Amino acid sequence: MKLYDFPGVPNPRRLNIFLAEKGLDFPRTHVDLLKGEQLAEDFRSKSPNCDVPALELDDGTCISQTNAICRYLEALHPEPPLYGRNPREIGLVEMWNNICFTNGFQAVADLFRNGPDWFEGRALIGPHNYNKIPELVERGRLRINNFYSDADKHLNNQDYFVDGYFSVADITALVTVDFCIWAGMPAPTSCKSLLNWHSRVSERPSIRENS
Ligand SMILES: N[C@@H](CCC(=O)N[C@@H](CS)C(=O)NCC(=O)O)C(=O)O
Repeated sequence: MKLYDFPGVPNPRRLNIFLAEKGLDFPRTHVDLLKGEQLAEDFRSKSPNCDVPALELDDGTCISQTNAICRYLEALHPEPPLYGRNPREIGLVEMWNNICFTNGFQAVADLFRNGPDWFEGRALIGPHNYNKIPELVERGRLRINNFYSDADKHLNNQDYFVDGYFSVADITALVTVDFCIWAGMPAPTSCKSLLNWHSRVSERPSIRENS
């Protein structure tokens, strides 16, 4: 298998943390996003949404989208389980992973990609070009603050997004919080439970190796 990767950016980081938790590693090819290599014809045939990460299987099949790759690898290498250990946890992990991605990750992506630092015409990832909507920067800020306070409340009496169990939902949330820090929006000191969770989870070897 071969991994199409680009170091230092959030979605490949989600996958790399997952791989480290599973003790998996694959040969890597870097797709240089700064040079626009994700939009080249040869890569587009492997990753139809022109994004990384993507995993090429030995039979040539390509799977892109972080969650899809993680689910494939979880099916192939169930130990340690990161998508839940029983039906209840499987449901809860999927739920919190979705909430963190939709309310947190997509909010900071909106803030970043519609702001002045990103290329004109590339406000959304993918094969089509879309102009920025400057209003989404402010909405992104509001959504991040709400994500922080909701996550803080949720973590008030529990160690992880799914209580007692480190899962992909924690990986998505951790990468989201770090993306927000990078974008200039760290969590406020009033979010004590969220900040405690963040410090604790950041100590995991999988996350230290991929910081
Ligand atoms: N929904 C995709 C998003 C992947 C994604 O956004 N990847 C970014 C790097 S973090 C990318 O490839 N960007 C290409 C671009 O900016 O055109 C996933 O979950 O993997």
